[in-house]
Amino acid sequence: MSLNKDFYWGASSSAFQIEGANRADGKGLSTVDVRPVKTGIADTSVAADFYHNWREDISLMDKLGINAFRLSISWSRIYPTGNGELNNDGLAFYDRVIDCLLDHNIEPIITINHFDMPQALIDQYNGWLSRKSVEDFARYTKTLFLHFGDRVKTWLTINEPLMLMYNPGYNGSHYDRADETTSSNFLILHHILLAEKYAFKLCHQLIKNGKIAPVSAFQNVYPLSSEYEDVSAALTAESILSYWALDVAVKGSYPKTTYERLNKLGLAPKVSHADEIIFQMDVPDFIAFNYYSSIHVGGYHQTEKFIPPFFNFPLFSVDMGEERKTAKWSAMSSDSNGLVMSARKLFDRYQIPLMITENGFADTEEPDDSKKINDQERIKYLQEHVSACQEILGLEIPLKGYFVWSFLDSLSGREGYSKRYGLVYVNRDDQDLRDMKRIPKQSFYWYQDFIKSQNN
Ligand code: BGP
Repeated sequence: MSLNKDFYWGASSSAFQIEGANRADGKGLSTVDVRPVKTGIADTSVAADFYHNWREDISLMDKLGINAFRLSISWSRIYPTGNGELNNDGLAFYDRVIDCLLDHNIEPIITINHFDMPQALIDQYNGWLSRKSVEDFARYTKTLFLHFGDRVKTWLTINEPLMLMYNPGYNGSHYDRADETTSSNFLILHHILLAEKYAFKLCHQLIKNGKIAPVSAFQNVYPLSSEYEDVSAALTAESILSYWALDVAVKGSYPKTTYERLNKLGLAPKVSHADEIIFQMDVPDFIAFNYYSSIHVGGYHQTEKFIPPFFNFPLFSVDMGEERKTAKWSAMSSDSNGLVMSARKLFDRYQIPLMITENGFADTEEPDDSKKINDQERIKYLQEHVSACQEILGLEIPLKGYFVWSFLDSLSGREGYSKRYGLVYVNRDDQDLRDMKRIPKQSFYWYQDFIKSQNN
């Protein structure tokens, strides 16, 4: 089945995971530049060195045949202290990248903020924990829209607010609170959701034909069993992990019963009358979501179940699957049916178009003797998930695009270069920069052929 010609077959990235050059040309440091990383794991100083290789990398994108590339802008390249002087060199870097993408007929889809808040805002007022962040984010967003809005028409606000609220390395909060859910986590998220509303409004005001969306790490949840406790916990899990933020973005309020339950536990943020008015401002034009795999959730009686950090809620526990406990962490289980279910749930609930902005498979591969990277498992995973896209479109759900995470082997949030997602191998590891050469993997050639087949 061939898809609509307007469909985006793309690939994804984020600034701190590919750019490197974390102090170049006036850039201020951000949370991800200063966070403690595990011993032996690469940091953001070089990453995939996109900052110096962008021209060559965009030529490879052209060769691949993608018609859209998702990238994020580093807030602290534009405003090194988050809210002080503008850094024109930062704007100039993204001008060069965006113009080059457009010259190759690759549409830039830009995430305004992907996990990297300027560290200066943490130092000034604890970042997202303070309401002042809302105003500073709006000012930064306005600068981007005024500067790039003539060329960039599709925008994404803040990547995965739920992940951001939990991960101290991203939101800049203190490490000793890392595995405890507190009202601070939900306050961070509340401010992010207020900030997003300004971004929706500014996009509609300032960009002709501009379209904007929130980006959810949508969790498709299966109950561990058909027992009441497990089914109820699964419902709660989905309500918090997947609908809490999107309900505000699209419907203007938190999911009611879940709000009341979290409120009783002292976790829900207070929603003032002023907040209610802001929540009723503009709505997004579509929903972007990142999907890797589904999760199993059980009630608290399932105490033997694995509880990963960042999902340590008081109301339910999460089982990510047997292999997570025994095999390497990076081996994600594939559940392409879960992608179809996610799209059905999202479209039925919100009835606006969807875009899959991340989907991919992590491994630890290295080139073989003939310098080939034969990543058959990734190919299988991608095949299954692009078939799921076709199934979603067959259900008449307006899906606008599919983006592989990621174009290049990029810095994994927690695992550095010991975990590779790219269609293109980058010749470095955590310790040794080698020559940083790019080698298209077999999955690159598979995606190239697939995209060609869709264009015929
Ligand atoms: C998503 C993030 C990406 C990317 C991906 C893989 O949550 O939006 O930035 O990192 O997950 O995650 P990780 O690199 O931690 O395996």
